[in-house]
Amino acid sequence: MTTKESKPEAAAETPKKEEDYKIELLPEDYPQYDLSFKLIFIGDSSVGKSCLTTKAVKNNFEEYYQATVGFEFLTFNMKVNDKVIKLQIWDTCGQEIYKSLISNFYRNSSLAVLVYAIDNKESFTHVENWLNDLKSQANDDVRIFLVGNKADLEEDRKVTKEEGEKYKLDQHLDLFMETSAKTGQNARNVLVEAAKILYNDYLKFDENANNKNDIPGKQKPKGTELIAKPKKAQGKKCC
Ligand SMILES: Nc1nc2c(ncn2[C@@H]2O[C@H](COP(=O)(O)OP(=O)(O)O)[C@@H](O)[C@H]2O)c(=O)[nH]1
Ligand SMILES: [Mg+2]
Repeated sequence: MTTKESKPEAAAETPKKEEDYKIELLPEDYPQYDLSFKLIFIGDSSVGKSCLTTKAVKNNFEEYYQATVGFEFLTFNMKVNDKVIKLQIWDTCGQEIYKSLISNFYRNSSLAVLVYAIDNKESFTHVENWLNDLKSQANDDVRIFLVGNKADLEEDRKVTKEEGEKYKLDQHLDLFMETSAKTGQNARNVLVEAAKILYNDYLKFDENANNKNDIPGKQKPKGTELIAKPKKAQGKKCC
């Protein structure tokens, strides 16, 4: 993949309100993009990471989903205002033996989605371990979302919405949401919100760079690439 460190064109203004965002979902094989970000989904086994990412990207749900071995890779394209954004989504498995493998992905991710299941208290308790792992290995500026999946299982609920909200506030995470891969509730919103926050980070970086004549030592947000528009869509396989 070629990256081009070109100067940004006329800087777009950072959106301040919901109405300032114009979102357009694009097909998976959309042939070009301006910005590309890596997202990682982490959390205990069976909380629904694979189902959630699949529902969000492909809009299908399978009751008997196969356990992920190592990790899987999906892409999701959308336009946020003037930029075509490609999200590269790494769906990891929660098994202990793969933890060292997962940690490689932490380093390159712009945003991590910590997933627990609302009917599984232990998976919520373990969020702390996942967060510690992430913080010790990811970039300082990694964005972090907390997601309580299986929101359709209201009758089996073991974690209240308030507990999720509180955890997000206490840990200064960027977003909390309950989702259901089964009904689709908020599944796609996780990706849309991710694209919006990363787009904003990108604009802020540009503003700083424009205003301050490239701050010495200031790095472009990790995982952000200003891509020379490729003629063809990138391959879906991981490298
Ligand atoms: N009811 C319900 N079941 C779900 C949901 N998401 C996943 N599941 C089920 O939970 C199990 C584990 O899902 P999976 O995506 O493989 O979990 P992962 O190990 O975190 O990737 C599967 O049997 C799914 O059908 C959901 O939102 N609601
Ligand atoms: Mg999985």
